[in-house]
Amino acid sequence: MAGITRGFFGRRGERDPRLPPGQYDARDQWPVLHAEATPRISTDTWTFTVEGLVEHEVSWTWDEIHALPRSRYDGAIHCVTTWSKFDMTFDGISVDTLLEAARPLPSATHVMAVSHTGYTTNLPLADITDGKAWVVWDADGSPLTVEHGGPARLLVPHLYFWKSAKWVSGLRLMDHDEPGFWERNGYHDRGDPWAEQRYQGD
Ligand SMILES: Nc1nc2c(c(=O)[nH]1)N[C@H]1C(S)=C(S)[C@@H](COP(=O)(O)O)O[C@H]1N2
Ligand SMILES: [Mo]
Repeated sequence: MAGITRGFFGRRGERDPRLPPGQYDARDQWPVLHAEATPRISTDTWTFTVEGLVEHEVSWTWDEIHALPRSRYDGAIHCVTTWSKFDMTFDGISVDTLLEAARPLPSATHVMAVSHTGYTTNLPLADITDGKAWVVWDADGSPLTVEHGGPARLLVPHLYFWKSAKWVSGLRLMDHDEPGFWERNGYHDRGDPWAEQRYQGD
């Protein structure tokens, strides 16, 4: 009885309210997870493109994207394999800034995030607008390492981390939802960690 009580309510069982259900705090660990071989992408040839259902298809080079106003995310990330990390700092640019330039058409409802490697992940447009998503190149004050998606990755921290495409190359605006890489392999189309949307059907 005492053991059960301690597990749920005891000093050591106090659950961090920032931790979504089924997640644990990875503390100083930052696991590396990806399906494909780690690519080497030079910032000399790197581009980021917003295309599909937009008024203007726009591409930025590394220098061009760095000339846009910066934006920072301070907070947590949550991987579907159950680790979460708190107090991360990412620097880059808000996806809002990129979409302002491309101007999504009214028919655009979803996006496919695409990586230089061919990795894809789908998102409702509403999940990457209004300050909820970034293209980032610094993590905790240092350039993103290639293992963590450098030179730049997408960051959508309110959804499971598989939505944060590493080595991101662009966004394709669509008028329908369509599964990306992990979504075709059984992961949920949206991936809200607070609703534990881990797998298709959750
Ligand atoms: N290009 C690419 N991006 C990806 C993945 C991948 O397989 N390929 N995996 C996703 C998953 S499942 C997670 S948890 C995070 C892992 O990011 P990290 O290695 O920086 O922790 O990247 C996401 N972005
Ligand atoms: Mo993940």
